[in-house]
Amino acid sequence: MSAVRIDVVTIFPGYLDPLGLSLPGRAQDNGLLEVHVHDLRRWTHDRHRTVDDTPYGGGAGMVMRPEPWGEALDELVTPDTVVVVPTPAGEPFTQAVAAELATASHLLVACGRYEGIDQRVVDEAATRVPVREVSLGDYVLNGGEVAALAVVEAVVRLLPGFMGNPASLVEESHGESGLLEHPVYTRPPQWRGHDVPDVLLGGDHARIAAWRHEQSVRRTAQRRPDLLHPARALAGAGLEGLEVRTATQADAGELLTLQLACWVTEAHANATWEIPPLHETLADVQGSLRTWTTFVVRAQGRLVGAVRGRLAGETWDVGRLMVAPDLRGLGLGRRLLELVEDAAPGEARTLSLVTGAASGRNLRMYRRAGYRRARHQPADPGVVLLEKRVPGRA
Ligand code: JD8
Repeated sequence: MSAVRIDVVTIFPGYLDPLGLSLPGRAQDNGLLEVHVHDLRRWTHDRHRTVDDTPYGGGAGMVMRPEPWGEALDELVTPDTVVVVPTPAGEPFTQAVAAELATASHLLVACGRYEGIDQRVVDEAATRVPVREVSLGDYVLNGGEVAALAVVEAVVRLLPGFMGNPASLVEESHGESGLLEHPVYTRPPQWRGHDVPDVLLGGDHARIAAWRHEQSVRRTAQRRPDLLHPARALAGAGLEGLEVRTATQADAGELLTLQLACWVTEAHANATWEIPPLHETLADVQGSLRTWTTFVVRAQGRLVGAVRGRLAGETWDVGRLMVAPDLRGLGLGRRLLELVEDAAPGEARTLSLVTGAASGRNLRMYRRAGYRRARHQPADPGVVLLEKRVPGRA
């Protein structure tokens, strides 16, 4: 197993001292890893060992000069080097990027300071070897050293033969499952009035695995729905994992698109194209946004559901309950119904909605939600008027 070499170049070498402490320390002892930290000023030649200069085009702060970096890279870069440059303008540094970098035999991490490194350093290096400009996250640090510590630790722990128990790499957050980690517990079974979940004390490994998976999905849906396919995000958590808000005119285009998509399936179900939603225009949708209270639900920015309500006398009319066709069967429709019902104003006594007479799935959902056929039905036999008392209002 060939050793991996990591060179880190910085004007604050002491910042990288922690590399000698944690994980990499042992890897270096058993020859799996070589880490070398270099002071960039070694490649300056003036009395003040200058590494920065004023920015072309003006502006605040200073920029790191290209010459010292050029000389440092000339000395340290070899044909199998991957140059890693932490920068807030970089691609997100993720477990996937760490795994890619862990396949390289030589990494050179260039830590910038000031306003950053003259861009020609990266452009010139990229003519010789792969260069990855990576960002640790959407916040601003004062330099690349903190990111370098994170990159080195995240990469080194993936090196073959390094982790005491490689299996643990599989279960962890951002690992293969793409889910966040489940909660973990150890002795004592009670602590400050808090108990360890019973399932973990029962020894039933199948039930424990199921509980842990369910916890991971729930956590991920609530904290990182972006990591989940919308379907799982919907399945994993209530609406709290999604963006829910009242619609604005800016949503009109997507609402029309979702409406047409939803009612095409209704047209199939009811064997008729004579369904009003199918014949509406953008202007109709824009108009309805001025007269109805409309809610939209987004998963990762994508409009996945909507519903609307408006008061007519003591009746809260519910309508246009829409779930993206590819996300049906995950309970979003029921949550949208709860959402619009909860929005019924105080004077509403009855909830009412119209649906396709042949829309089996919808009819079953409304029935489960307590809706029943109204005494007086519309003239059109293709639709059904359903009603329900507003809970808790006589
Ligand atoms: C490298 C110089 C400071 C950045 C002016 C503040 C990474 N996630 C991250 N946030 N910040 C960095 C980072 C910041 C750096 C350098 C990385 C080199 N600075 C600059 C631009 C605004 N100052 C980072 N990875």
